[in-house]
Amino acid sequence: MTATAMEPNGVFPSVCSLDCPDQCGLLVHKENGRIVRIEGDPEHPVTQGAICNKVRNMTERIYDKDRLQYPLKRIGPKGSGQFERITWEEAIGTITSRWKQLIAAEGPEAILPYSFYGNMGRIGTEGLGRRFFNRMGASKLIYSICEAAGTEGYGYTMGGSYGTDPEETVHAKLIIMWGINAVSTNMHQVTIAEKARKNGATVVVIDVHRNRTAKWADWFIPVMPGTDAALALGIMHLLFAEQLTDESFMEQFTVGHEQLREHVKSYAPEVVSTITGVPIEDLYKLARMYGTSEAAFIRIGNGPQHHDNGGMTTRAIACLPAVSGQWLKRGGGAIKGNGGYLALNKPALERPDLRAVSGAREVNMNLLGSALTDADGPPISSLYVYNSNPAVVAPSATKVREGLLRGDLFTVVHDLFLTETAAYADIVLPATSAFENTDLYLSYWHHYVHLQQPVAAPYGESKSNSDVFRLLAAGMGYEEEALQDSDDAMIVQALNNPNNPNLAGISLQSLREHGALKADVKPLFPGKLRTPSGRIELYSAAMERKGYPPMPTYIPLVEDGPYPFLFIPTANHNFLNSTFSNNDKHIAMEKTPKLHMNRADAQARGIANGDAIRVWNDRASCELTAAVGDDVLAGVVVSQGLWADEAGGGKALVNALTPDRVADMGRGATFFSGRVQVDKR
Ligand SMILES: Nc1nc2c(c(=O)[nH]1)N[C@H]1C(S)=C(S)[C@@H](COP(=O)(O)OP(=O)(O)OC[C@H]3O[C@@H](n4cnc5c(=O)[nH]c(N)nc54)[C@H](O)[C@@H]3O)O[C@H]1N2
Ligand SMILES: Nc1nc2c(c(=O)[nH]1)N[C@H]1C(S)=C(S)[C@@H](COP(=O)(O)OP(=O)(O)OC[C@H]3O[C@@H](n4cnc5c(=O)[nH]c(N)nc54)[C@H](O)[C@@H]3O)O[C@H]1N2
Ligand code: SF4
Ligand SMILES: [Mo]
Repeated sequence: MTATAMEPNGVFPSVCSLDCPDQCGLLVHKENGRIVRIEGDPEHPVTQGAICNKVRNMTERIYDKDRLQYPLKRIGPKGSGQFERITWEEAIGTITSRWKQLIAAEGPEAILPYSFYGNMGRIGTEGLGRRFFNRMGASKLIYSICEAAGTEGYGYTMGGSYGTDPEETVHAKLIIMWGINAVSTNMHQVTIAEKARKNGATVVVIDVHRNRTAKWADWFIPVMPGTDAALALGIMHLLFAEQLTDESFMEQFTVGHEQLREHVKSYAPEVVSTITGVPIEDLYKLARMYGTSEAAFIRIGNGPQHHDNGGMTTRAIACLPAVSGQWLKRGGGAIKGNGGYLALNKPALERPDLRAVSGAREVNMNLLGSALTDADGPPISSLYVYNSNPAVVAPSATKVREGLLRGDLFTVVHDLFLTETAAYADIVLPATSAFENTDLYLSYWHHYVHLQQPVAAPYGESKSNSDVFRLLAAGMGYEEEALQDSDDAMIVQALNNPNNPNLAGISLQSLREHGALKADVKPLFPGKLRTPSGRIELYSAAMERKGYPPMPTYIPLVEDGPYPFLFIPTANHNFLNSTFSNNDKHIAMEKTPKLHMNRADAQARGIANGDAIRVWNDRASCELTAAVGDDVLAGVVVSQGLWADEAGGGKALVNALTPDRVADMGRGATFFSGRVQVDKR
């Protein structure tokens, strides 16, 4: 523990650990050894002292009455939540002896780690945990639940997760929020857009829901879910038809613009309007706005990505700035994600070389339910969950829970709370909060790297992810030094990436001095991209080789059953995925789990605003409250938030309804491509 953590009183600089693009600078206030207030750090260059309501109320969560303090073992039936306190020694002993038996009997692939970014600290997520399970030879998790489809799709066009510096977007004159509820999920992009607006910028939102972001925009364009590729291609059609393209940009920096010019002829306004539900005159208006803008910026969110066609759709949207030469205009271009600029030395951090045998079984995290319940193939006999709550966040949740209920599955969950997933565990381990650890944080939106140094002592007997893996490694008898590396040592190893010159000026030492440092990111253009051709690939031979259409193409959603509504279960304002869904203050701010539906659809079913309704398909049924109006198109219903089992009436497990089909690319999730029926209860 550093000196600061021991200091009982004072104000300590910190960084938000949550899976949110903004990665805000924080100031943590302590009195008598307890965190009493969390506010924004006004010195942070991007976030400038403003933070969201969720984190302003986070002290409530840190000292919540239900926060775990001790290891637990299960004493009741799985899922019943009956546990008793045990020591760390017993916990580690039970886990490692069970794993040794399993490895001897079934081999190490019988054990599956399941984790995501509940805490974005890169050492706690990608350090010792990955090393430990590599050394063990465990099954490999594919980290595909968030933005995998779009990342692959954007990559075919742009060569990786590289976009505009968000600080530059204050100079944009047209800002398109495309399938991102930024007011709730990327608030500083909104703050920057507000400044741009004062300088004359127009804000357009393309979404399936008139949400907070749509209400804030100058122009909201509602689209039918899963049709954005057609919309993007329709705009390109008009840009070419009306000579609003930038021929010299395309000549210099792209491949395939001649083929694209021909290809988009089939996306005429009449065709695109029918597919997307966007009126023909609005297609013209949007294309002209985009093609004549002094600098147009597109922020691409999860909306287009969490669909069957999410990869291709994101690729198609990513072609727009190339066609009209926006990348050379200050503030123009696009951001899908900017993680590529801050790439760490992944092999040094994760140590795949510790795996004795390559080619272990891969398990797509979106298919956890099937992986746990499938009779085919060797079973998964043990699951180790950390930084994630799959019983609530993973698709087809009923199947996930059926798997977690298996009497022969040995489950360990490491978390701050007895989550829905932990309720099914055999052993539960208490986790420290991010404020109690050292870790390295990299935004996937802005270009800053942050060091978190502990500002509080561990709560109760809780331990960090790294500390638990050090204990597990010792308990398993693994003697590799890399499994006992300190957090500081791993930060040094991770930052030392010879393939990423952007990080050259950033070291553990300089982060200790400055807290946050901006990576040395050069503008993308003029320059060479990491695509095979080094240019923006409007035509992608790499895609063709993999069996995709080489040109951006609209591919309709997969048929999902005979139900009348497309169901879009998105994030909400006051939770972060399922985090905060169990904290009274955040539940009170969010009130009840609602389903937004169109007035005509509601009337046809005798449903009025505020009615209790049942939302169902052949996967499951949920109970929500109707929010009737004009916020969604007919045939679309939208819910917000991943509600805890106990919150909001207890029947709002929306992921019970979502498909566990895999998207076209990245083995991504298809949360938004399911269909449902809705009845009055
Ligand atoms: N408050 C809050 N902030 C968060 C999170 C949270 O849960 N709560 N989660 C964090 C995480 S992990 C992530 S990945 C990001 C995600 O942040 P966002 O990218 O904003 O993702 P979502 O809120 O899931 O959905 C984005 C929008 O897409 C719309 N949409 C759905 N389908 C379509 C479609 O086919 N076309 C179009 N154009 N729009 C569509 C939805 O209505 C929604 O408004 O936010 C992060 N920040
Ligand atoms: N229907 C629907 N489902 C979705 C989405 C959606 O939009 N709609 N969004 C998807 C997306 S984009 C994402 S990213 C996933 C996110 O899914 P998850 O990554 O599972 O996110 P959370 O629900 O926030 O759960 C994180 C858990 O990690 C725990 N945690 C926090 N810090 C630590 C720590 O330091 N150590 C340990 N061991 N645990 C810690 C928290 O207490 C919490 O229980 O959900 C996906 N699920
Ligand atoms: S959740 Fe996002 S907006 Fe809120 S404090 Fe954290 S990084 Fe900032
Ligand atoms: Mo995410």
